[in-house]
Amino acid sequence: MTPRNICRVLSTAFVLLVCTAALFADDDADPAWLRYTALEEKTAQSYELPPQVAILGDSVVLRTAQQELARGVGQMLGRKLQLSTRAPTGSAIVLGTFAELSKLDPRLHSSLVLGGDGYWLKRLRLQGHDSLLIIGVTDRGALYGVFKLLSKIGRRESVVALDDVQQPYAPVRWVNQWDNLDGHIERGYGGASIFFANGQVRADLSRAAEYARLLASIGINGCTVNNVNADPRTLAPSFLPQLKRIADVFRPWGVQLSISVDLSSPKALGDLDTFDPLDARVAEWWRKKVDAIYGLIPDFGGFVVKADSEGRAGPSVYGRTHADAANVIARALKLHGGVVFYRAFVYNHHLDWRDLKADRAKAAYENFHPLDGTFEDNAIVQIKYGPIDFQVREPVSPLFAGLQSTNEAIELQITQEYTGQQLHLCFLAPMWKEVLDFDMHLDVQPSSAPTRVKDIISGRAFHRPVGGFAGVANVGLDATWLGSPMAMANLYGFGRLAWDPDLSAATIIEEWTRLTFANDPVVVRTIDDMQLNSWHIYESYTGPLGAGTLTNIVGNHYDPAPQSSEENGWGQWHRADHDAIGMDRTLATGTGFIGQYPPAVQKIYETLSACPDELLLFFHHVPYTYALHSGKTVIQNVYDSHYQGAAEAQGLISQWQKLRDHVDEKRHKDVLARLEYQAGQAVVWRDVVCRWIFDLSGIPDKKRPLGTCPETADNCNH
Ligand code: GCW
Repeated sequence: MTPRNICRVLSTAFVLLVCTAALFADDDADPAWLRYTALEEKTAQSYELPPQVAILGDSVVLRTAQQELARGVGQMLGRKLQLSTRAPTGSAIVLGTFAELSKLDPRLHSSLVLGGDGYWLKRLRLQGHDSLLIIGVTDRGALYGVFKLLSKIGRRESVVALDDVQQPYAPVRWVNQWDNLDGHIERGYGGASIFFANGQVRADLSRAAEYARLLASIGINGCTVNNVNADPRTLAPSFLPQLKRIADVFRPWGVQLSISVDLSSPKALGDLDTFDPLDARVAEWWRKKVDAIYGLIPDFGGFVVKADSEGRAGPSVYGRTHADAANVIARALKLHGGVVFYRAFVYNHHLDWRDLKADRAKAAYENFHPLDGTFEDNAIVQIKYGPIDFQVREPVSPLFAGLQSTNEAIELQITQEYTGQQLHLCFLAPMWKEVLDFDMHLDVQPSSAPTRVKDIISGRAFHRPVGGFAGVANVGLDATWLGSPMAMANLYGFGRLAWDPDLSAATIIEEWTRLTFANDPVVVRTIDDMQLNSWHIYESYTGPLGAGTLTNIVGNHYDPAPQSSEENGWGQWHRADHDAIGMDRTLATGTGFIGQYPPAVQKIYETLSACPDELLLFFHHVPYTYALHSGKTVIQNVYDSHYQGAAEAQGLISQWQKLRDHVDEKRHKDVLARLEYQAGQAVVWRDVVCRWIFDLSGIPDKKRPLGTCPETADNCNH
């Protein structure tokens, strides 16, 4: 295909995309995985459920749970459940906490489920009647149990001999939204904010309520609604009652409201002439502010703080540490049971690229490891999964192992900032699984036990009181929430992994596909396969061998622009020159970054012989002719993987086309248009990267003539 043809195909595909997106935009919010599609009559009849649902207790969360159950059963099975608020006298679905259920039957005590927001789904005879019990450790747990039961029905699982004990892996399972008060979302690809418009909280919060429902259905218990690049006005006295309105629509779903705050707020809001965290007046300011918030929102979750990062104010102004900054806020929150997430994404973005020892990857560990053990026990250090910034492939951040006496949360990115911005299919759960399962090889008891990232962040490995998961979601007003129906698998996957990181990506996507599309085996097989392969496909035609995504890092983080990473202060270098490519981060000759890992992990990365191919260029500077473990040279691997990735992106179209008669027309068209666009973009990526590396190295592709699209992507894409 000539460059002109590619451009034509791309623009046609993009117009189609915009048109179908517009189709969606006119509609109400897409129900995502909560479709509750009616079962075929015969299957519906085979579900034997008690005719009534009784709640024991009167909390808003329990009432929500009861209504949700009635709604789901009504839609899927065509049955109207009777609702009751009294202890049942006949056969019933009984919803409540262990505290209440144990009064009816002493066998039902909470030690059956250990804690958190866990629950037990159990079919048994209660006081002589066939009963289906949904028992939570908390009311929220009971709500989660309802969603699980509905998910089982939606996926056609039997509920006859129900006995399912579930417990969250970690207490913290939050999403972050990067919404600005003007309604624009930083790195948001699903439209404007569902929370804010024109500097105010939106009058209509129906989408926010619907979002809380989606979050609750996957076990997410907190949502930070504004950008980490926080506007100090968020804490203005006149704004707090507006935030209360968001908390009010979250509450029925057990989702705690939290906000990002600017560390300089005590000064920026005009009250004080300082924001020095060690100044008593500053401590008092935070205490009063927090008291005022809890006066309005008693179940407020806490704050997220980005400080001394990318131009944000921070404790360095006063020569104070990040622990000083986190603690002054943590102490104010502690009285009310709130937490502060303090982000470890702190680095100098004016690094000297000529300095071969300079390394942005080292920043988080250098800033936070020395402070281990000095944070309050309701402060949580929030750490991006890799040491750079949400690239398509990075090693795990060494800081996870570097904080053993501090609470941690892992920050994952649901919004696909560097992974195709929802225009490319890229299901991230397989990548997150690799990160969460990575063994840091630390000394714990028993000594044979692995110290996987998930064990550390959940607080299990080092017996921390709190810890867990934060996912940057950035849903918007677009009917599809994230801007694409397929991208919602990432939100679903995040929630499911935060609840149970032992789940496989295959299990998660199968659940999602059945609930979002259909139980039809052809649909399940095809969509699961497409989603599970999508991360590798995207990686193949973008950033190879751990070199970073190779996207435009000083612009939109979307187009191919490999050279944009070089010769600037941002430190996302891959140091490609005439002879070699990759960052030397070894202890022996490089930046020494590898030394931040525990010794057993250092051994994996320090030597070329042990370093896995997929991270080679993250850790080593090697000649283009260096032979990988696979036997291929680095350069031939770049050529081959880019051609293969672009071909596989094309293959996604044929897979999807086979579903024409199996998926509703609207979604079929929408996804098809995206896949066609993606396939065109993959060719652009392939040709830009292959041309770039050929120009640098002068080494031709052994298998094929140089790509036919020598133009820059700017000419070709949206
Ligand atoms: O990756 C960068 C993003 C910024 C973001 C920052 C962060 C909210 O490009 O948009 O700012 O990370 O995580 O703080």
